[in-house]
Amino acid sequence: MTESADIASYKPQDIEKRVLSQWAQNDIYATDEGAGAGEPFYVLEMFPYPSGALHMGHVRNYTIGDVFARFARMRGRTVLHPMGWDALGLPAENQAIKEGVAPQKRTPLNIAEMRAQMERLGLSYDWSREIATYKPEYYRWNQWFFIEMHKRDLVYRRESQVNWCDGCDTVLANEQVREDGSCWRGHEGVSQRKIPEWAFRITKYADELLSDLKQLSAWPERIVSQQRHWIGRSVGASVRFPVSTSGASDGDAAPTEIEVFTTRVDTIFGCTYVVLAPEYPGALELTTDERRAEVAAFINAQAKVDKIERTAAGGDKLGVDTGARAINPYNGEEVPVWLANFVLADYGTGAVMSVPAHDHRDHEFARQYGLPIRPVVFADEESAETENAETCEAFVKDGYLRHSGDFNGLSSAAAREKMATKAQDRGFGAASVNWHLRDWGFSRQRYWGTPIPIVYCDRCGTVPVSPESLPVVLPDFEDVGLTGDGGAPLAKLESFVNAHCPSCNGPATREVETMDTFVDSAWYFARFLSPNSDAAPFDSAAAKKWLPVDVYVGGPEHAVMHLLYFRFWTKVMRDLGLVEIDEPATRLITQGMVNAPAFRCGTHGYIPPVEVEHNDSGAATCPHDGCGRELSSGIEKMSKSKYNGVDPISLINTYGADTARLYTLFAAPPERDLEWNQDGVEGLGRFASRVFRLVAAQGKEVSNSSACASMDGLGDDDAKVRRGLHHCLERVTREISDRNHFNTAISAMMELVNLFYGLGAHDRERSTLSPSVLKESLSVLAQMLSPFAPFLAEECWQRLGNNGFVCASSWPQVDEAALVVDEMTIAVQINGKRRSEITVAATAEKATILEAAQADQVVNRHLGEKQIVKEIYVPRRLVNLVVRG
Ligand code: ANZ
Ligand code: ZN
Ligand code: ZN
Repeated sequence: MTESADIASYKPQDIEKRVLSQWAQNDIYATDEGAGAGEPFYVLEMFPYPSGALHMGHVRNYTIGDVFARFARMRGRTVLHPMGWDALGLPAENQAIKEGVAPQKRTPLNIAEMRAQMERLGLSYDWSREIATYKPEYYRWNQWFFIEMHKRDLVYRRESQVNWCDGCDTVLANEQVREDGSCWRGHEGVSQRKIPEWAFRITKYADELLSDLKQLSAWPERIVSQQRHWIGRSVGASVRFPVSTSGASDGDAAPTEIEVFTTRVDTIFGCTYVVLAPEYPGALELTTDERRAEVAAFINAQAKVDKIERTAAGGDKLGVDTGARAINPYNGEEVPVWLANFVLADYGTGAVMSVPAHDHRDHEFARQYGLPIRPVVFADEESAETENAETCEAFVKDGYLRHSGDFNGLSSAAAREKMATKAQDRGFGAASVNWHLRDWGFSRQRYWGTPIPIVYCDRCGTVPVSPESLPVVLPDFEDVGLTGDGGAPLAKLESFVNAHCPSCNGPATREVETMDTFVDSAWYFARFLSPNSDAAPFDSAAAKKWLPVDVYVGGPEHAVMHLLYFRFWTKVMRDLGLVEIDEPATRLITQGMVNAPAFRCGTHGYIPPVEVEHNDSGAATCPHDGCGRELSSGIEKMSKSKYNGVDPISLINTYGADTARLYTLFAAPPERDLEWNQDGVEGLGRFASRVFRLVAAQGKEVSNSSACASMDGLGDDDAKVRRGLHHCLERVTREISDRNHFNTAISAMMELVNLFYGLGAHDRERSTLSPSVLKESLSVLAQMLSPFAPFLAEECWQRLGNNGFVCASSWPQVDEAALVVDEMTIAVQINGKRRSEITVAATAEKATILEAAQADQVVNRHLGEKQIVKEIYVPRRLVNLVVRG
């Protein structure tokens, strides 16, 4: 290799290929379990569904995790950094139906592709621990957990409401139901149906899931509050309203009283009607004869609407009067009973006392249907009553009570207590707590999942299979003949369905439903500790060593469900004696989205940016024949359907993995959204190439030299570089470890590189820097770069004549002596106007500084013959010379 060719070109593809094979030969990322290894550090990124191709969201997620892993490794920790595949679930099943290819065949191919892409990105995974959830060796432990949980009454069967398509003759996930109520394959009229399902009793852990949020001080506040919200502990009272008028005839299952749950019992004198969920048991029987037809129609109509949509905050509030009446037990007042779409059947008691004066939703509903609004809570004890409550907003805050009998004058808080006590004493209610958290329904009428290890026996009932006979293996795709309709696919395969009862050995049938994939991801973090264990889901001694996960990195879209199940499963594993922790991860990083501009035509939908045309006034227009409409454009999450994605592999092919990594780390701190910018990519490519050229320009004198280690006796430029270096090192170390601001760490390195170029260090002819300072500073630069741009760092490290791998070297120490600022820069003003600046020793006294200021050439010229009447010195910052004449 000639020296000049060397200097000229940075060829990331060559470097990356060479370094990858060196790493592979040395098995550099295997977890060191040996004696004397450093303190354990477990870095985990949320494992992906193996679609076959990485997208930029993955690149960002895994690169952030990789920086944590590489940095910790260089800081002397023994790092566990594994990767695996969340391979079961609906997308693969749908693809299999469409293409007729077995997911068992397709999945390993997809995994191989994605793994190769991850390797090219330079991610430091210990691949010897790779797991894939579709393998029986993995999912048999889902089945084992199920059986253990069944023993402990943590799993049970219940009725649940699902989306049902008659056309497909099966259950649909919410995302398979279109907005117009048809199914994803076009069948009209998806309805709601009750079917039995399996559920985990997560509510048993509700209290703990809530109170242990305290332990999550290193989780983003936003995530913790979403968890708190979802668990939703709600303190209030339940009150029973006797039904006074109803359409009930003898033998009807009509309720004789209605129990409501309220968090605002202090407003109960303002209750002007009661509302029930459309599914409320006995609602129709309660209804008076003349209202029955209308009410029945309402109930039927609501049964067809998806529950989530029905109760959405901004949605239409619809209701119907049942003609029945109920009595407010606090004042004996008779109020009408209505049904409304926004009341949930499965929250609280499924019945609400409506107080339109003090609740926004009730207010809207009352105005819409002309129901009375009666204020009973006021901002302060003296304030004038609101004259025309009909036109006012609801007053939803706490205040003081009026028109509330014995409770007049009390504050809301005091009234809530006294009123709950009264309800208890009189026997018509009590203080009560409700949780929003529901048990986790996890059975699916799907093929590509973990078979639920249950058999149904005519004699013994519902019996778990024996743990020794696990796994219950998912039958071959070809045998099942997946069609996407007709209920649970496994039900059609007799050889699977027919089984023996584990308890009486008589004939029995197998459960044909499979598990939700959230089961797989609830405990995979523990499987990585001993991925080949076949005696237990994982080895408890390893768990003791590695858990909890030190840093968990993933997308905010998992803020609620996955993290909740992940926390729940940890508590279950603890209670099974498998782990000793309460919470699975100490620190959570939720990375922001990767966004890019997207263009949309009102008629033709999203338009690929390269096809966008422009009209005379420069506005983006639709390229479709004869359309020409102006396009709306906005920054949106990258996605195929919006044509605004960037393919990671073509990015790597063009710029190299180091630039791809540097860019995603530089463009935004991990938790913020990142707006893709091609110029930014180019900029980071230039930075990488500047680093390369700087190192490539050095010769044997540098690589053979020993590294400088102190400030003693350094000349001006050498001292300047060494100070710059250690300032940079101090900052990079701090930005990574304290704040995870990888972007500012990278800009600190950019400044350092500028300093080198400024002193001509990239040009051997011009450079005045000593080989030992160059050796130290460029080697330390390579070390600092290593977590971010690991290939380039390795190349630089080797060119500089260092031994071993830079990624396995110890993170360099800051030389405190090099941080001492021994000069200071002081601005010089004349009559308050800045004219120049001077550089003086940090120890210089006022007199010396004033002298130096007046001696400065520029200042001197401005002073001319003028007379200085006053000299002002602001220590370490400025000198102001006040002159006359
Ligand atoms: C009367 C009232 C007056 C209410 C007022 C609020 C304000 P959280 O905090 O979420 O627990 N509610 C009760 N059960 C319901 C159900 N099944 N579906 C829809 N809404 C229901 O909310 C509790 C409040 O939500 C309860 O307090 C009840 O309305 C309503 F000025 O009771 B409130
Ligand atoms: Zn039996
Ligand atoms: Zn168009």
